[in-house]
Amino acid sequence: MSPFFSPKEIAAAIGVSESSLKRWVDKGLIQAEKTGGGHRRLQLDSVLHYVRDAGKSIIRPELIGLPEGLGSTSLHGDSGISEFQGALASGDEMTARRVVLDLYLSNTSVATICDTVITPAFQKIGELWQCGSMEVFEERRACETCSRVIHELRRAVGTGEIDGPLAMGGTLDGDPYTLAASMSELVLRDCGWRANSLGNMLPFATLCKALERDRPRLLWLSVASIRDVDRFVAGFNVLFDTATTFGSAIAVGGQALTADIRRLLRYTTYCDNFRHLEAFSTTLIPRD
Ligand code: B12
Repeated sequence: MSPFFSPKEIAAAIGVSESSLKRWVDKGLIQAEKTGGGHRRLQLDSVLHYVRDAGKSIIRPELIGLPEGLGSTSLHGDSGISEFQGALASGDEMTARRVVLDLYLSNTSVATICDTVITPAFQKIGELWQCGSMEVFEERRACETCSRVIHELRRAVGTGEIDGPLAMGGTLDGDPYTLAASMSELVLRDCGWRANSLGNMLPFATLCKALERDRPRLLWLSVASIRDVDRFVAGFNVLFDTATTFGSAIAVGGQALTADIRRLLRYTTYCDNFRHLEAFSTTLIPRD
């Protein structure tokens, strides 16, 4: 959950007077709650949405727990991407968090950040590991660092629309790859969904129960590793039948879903990347 701050703390971080900030709150530009004693409390995600939409800067990010140097990432060309890759490779968490948050605050969608910055960084890490230029511990540390970056983005994006359509998802039994599934949750929240990750290594049977109990509009699955193709295909197609019964669409993606395996599966949509999910999920949201 995104943390709360007082108007004084947020005003100091943005570099405006407390009275200006309270005025923005009173005009409804930033959402705030009131405590029992009548004091305003501002949730970080709504402040960041305002900063993002209004093109404001955060001059003292450390005051509200954001990475130092926010606003200093070069957003021209590929320099942000290489800065992020370097930060992941060396375990420099502060820089990795700062680059991604700067992109988000400059109005880049979460899907675009995941596809054009985070995924290529891991492709590079995979190549470096394969040719022996990166130690296993460095690759694992990159995954840990990335999980914290995703956590940072989650605080910025917030929990999604309270009345948005429900989505759930994760990875299947025997699949240890966690990052793409966590990113899917964030992408959907950024698109207005009430998306909740169910975590990783989920047996098909428990997913069928979740569909029956919560009836989400969308189930996302990331498939990066399959132990036994026949069992996978059988379990997956039962899951699809269950989803159809309860009116849930299934969006899948992941490196293990080769064209040959996809031919054997039933699902609603296959996504090569997160921008496909962004586009597909938008078509499912009811129009006013
Ligand atoms: C990190 C990593 C791991 C970590 C994962 C940890 C974690 N917490 O997730 C661990 C340590 C588990 C691991 C293990 C192994 N790994 Co590994 N791993 C990687 C690495 C570096 C990054 C994978 C990743 O998460 N990328 C980030 C995600 C976001 O990218 P992505 O999966 O490509 O997703 C894109 C699309 O597929 C799509 N997508 C994916 N899922 C979904 C879901 C939805 C809903 C949507 C919409 C889209 C979508 O969106 C993304 C596009 O932007 C890759 C390198 C690479 N090129 O990918 C190697 C890589 C996949 N691993 C590899 C290997 C060989 C292994 C091991 C066999 C190593 C070993 N000897 O033990 C084991 C196998 C484990 C297993 N049981 O399968 C090879 C696979 C080669 C092959 N094709 O067979 C790779 C390619 C490295 C390499 N260059 O050789 N690995």
